[in-house]
Amino acid sequence: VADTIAVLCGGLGGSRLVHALALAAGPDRVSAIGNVGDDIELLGVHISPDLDTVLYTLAELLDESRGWGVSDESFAALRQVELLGGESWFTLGDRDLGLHLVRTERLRRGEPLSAVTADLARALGVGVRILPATDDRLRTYVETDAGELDFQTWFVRRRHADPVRGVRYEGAEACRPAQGVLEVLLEADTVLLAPSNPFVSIGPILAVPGIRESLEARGRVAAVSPLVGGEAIRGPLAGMMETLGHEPSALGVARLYADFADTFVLDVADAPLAGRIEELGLRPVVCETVMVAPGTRREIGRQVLEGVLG
Ligand code: FO1
Repeated sequence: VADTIAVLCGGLGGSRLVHALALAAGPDRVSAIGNVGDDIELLGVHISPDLDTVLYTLAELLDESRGWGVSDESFAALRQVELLGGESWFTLGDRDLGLHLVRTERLRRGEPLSAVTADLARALGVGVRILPATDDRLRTYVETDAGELDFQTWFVRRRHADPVRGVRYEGAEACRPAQGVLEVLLEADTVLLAPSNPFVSIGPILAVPGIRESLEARGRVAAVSPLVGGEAIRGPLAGMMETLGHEPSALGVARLYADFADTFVLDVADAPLAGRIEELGLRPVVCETVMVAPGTRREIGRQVLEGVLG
């Protein structure tokens, strides 16, 4: 019987791992549980940036240079919004907007985000099962010296320039895992935490009551380091580790997950940290993890699976 893999993931880094595993193991063996803490309602539409990055990456439509949105995009609608004095700081492309219109209409009719996401995946020819962590409202807020900011205001509007003093997952206590999430976490042979930001991508998923507990109750939970040589491939994680009081390295990330993970995948560049990671009670797996170029993903997916399932 083939192994099945569940991946907890955020946007870009997470979607690359999910893509790598789908290429290496086959999409029908992979489920992705995605972050909705950075969802935002703007211009009347519901945007789920992380779920969309996963969808677009797997459909091989992602604009890889921006790291979000679709390639071959145009921005006529956004130019009109700007001209008319609407909110235009969040760069919504025309094709991307089409997806948001379809999603928003269905959410307004009362359908759950998980059902809408499953249909969007099917329509885009994506074989991986993509589940939002929750169908309920969960929003990430970031504490900064300028006050508490909603995630996209901090990340996009203010270009994540404000140092992060704390993170809060609004509404998390009242959220339930989306239909299918706990089953996937119970039944998957292995659960992987993607190389995503532990505070604003993985954190909101673990904050949904029942998800963290189900990881603690099972074995075979592995995490892939989002820091390589102390730096994130993209994004503000290294600085956040420091301002939140953690060592900005793969070792620092391993400490965040040590109480419920049993395996930690770190990049070959960080091989010297393997001994320290072992001291935390985690089995270190050292392999290539940088999946920026789509052509590298199948082989990296194979190496991660071999190391983790090993
Ligand atoms: N990120 C940006 O840095 N600037 C943008 O204008 C922007 C627009 C955008 C539109 C749709 C979408 O799905 C994602 C978008 N992102 C943008 C990325 C988004 O902010 C993600 O939440 C972050 O990259 C964190 O994962």
